[in-house]
Amino acid sequence: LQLESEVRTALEQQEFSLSFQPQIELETGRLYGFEALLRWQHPQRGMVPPDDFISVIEHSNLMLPLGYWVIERCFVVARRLMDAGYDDVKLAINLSADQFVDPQLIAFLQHKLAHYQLPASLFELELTESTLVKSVSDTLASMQQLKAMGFCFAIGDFGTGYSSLSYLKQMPVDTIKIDKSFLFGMLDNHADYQIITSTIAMVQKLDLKVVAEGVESRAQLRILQKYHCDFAQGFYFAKPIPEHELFAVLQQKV
Ligand code: G
Ligand code: G
Repeated sequence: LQLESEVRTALEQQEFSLSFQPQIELETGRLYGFEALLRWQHPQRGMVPPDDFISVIEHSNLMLPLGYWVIERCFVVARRLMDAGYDDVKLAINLSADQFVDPQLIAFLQHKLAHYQLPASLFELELTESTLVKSVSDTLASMQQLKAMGFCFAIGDFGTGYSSLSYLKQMPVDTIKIDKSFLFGMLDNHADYQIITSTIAMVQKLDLKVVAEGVESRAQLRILQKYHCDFAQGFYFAKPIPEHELFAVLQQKV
């Protein structure tokens, strides 16, 4: 409860920010896009990791305002990227389960796309397996509407939740993100290695794209390339970049 009131204050005091982690297309080495990751700089506690507060406030009525703040911030950044000539850089936005089935989500997105004059195809909405499990029929209905508007969908933390493979068949998903826990073990754990390489093969046979998260070494990258993983994200390429540094970093790279 204390955390809830602190989150309320934090929204008012603008203590939240976003960092953007690059996603690299492995075949070309080019920047494909960024995943937006929430950061909370607390005046006393310092940087509070999202896992520590999202799970708490997901059960309060604060997750929605925070989630809408995240979306709007991403739209502002997308607009700035387009204005700076980066017009095909994608942004992946994490959505909470409640936000995904919020009746106002679609109208909010429509309104903001028009306001910032952005194509929906720039955005990948990222859900986790637990979101999918919460309410399959509501989620499916939202996804179909958003898909018709042009948004793409990614499933994050793939393999760690409770979802069944049948969701991949039923839902209009574009991208699967292999959870970083599998990447961490892949070089010395046979099971992790097999899970990764066979997930890549399966995802591609379904004509979906696959992102490996948590790539930290050249050895991991080589294996991902050998198995034709589409995209990768991780400290080997770059840590999440604070929004205020994003354009300076982009300019260095080009
Ligand atoms: O940035 P970090 O690896 O600490 O993020 C941990 C988790 O927090 C991520 O895997 C993601 O699921 C979640 N997360 C990060 N940013 C957001 C956000 O903006 N909204 C939601 N709902 N979850 C987020
Ligand atoms: O599941 P999600 O995509 O939200 O996870 C992103 C989180 O993982 C971020 O908090 C980010 O800081 C962290 N992360 C991203 N890349 C790496 C990596 O290569 N190694 C480790 N240990 N964490 C990473």
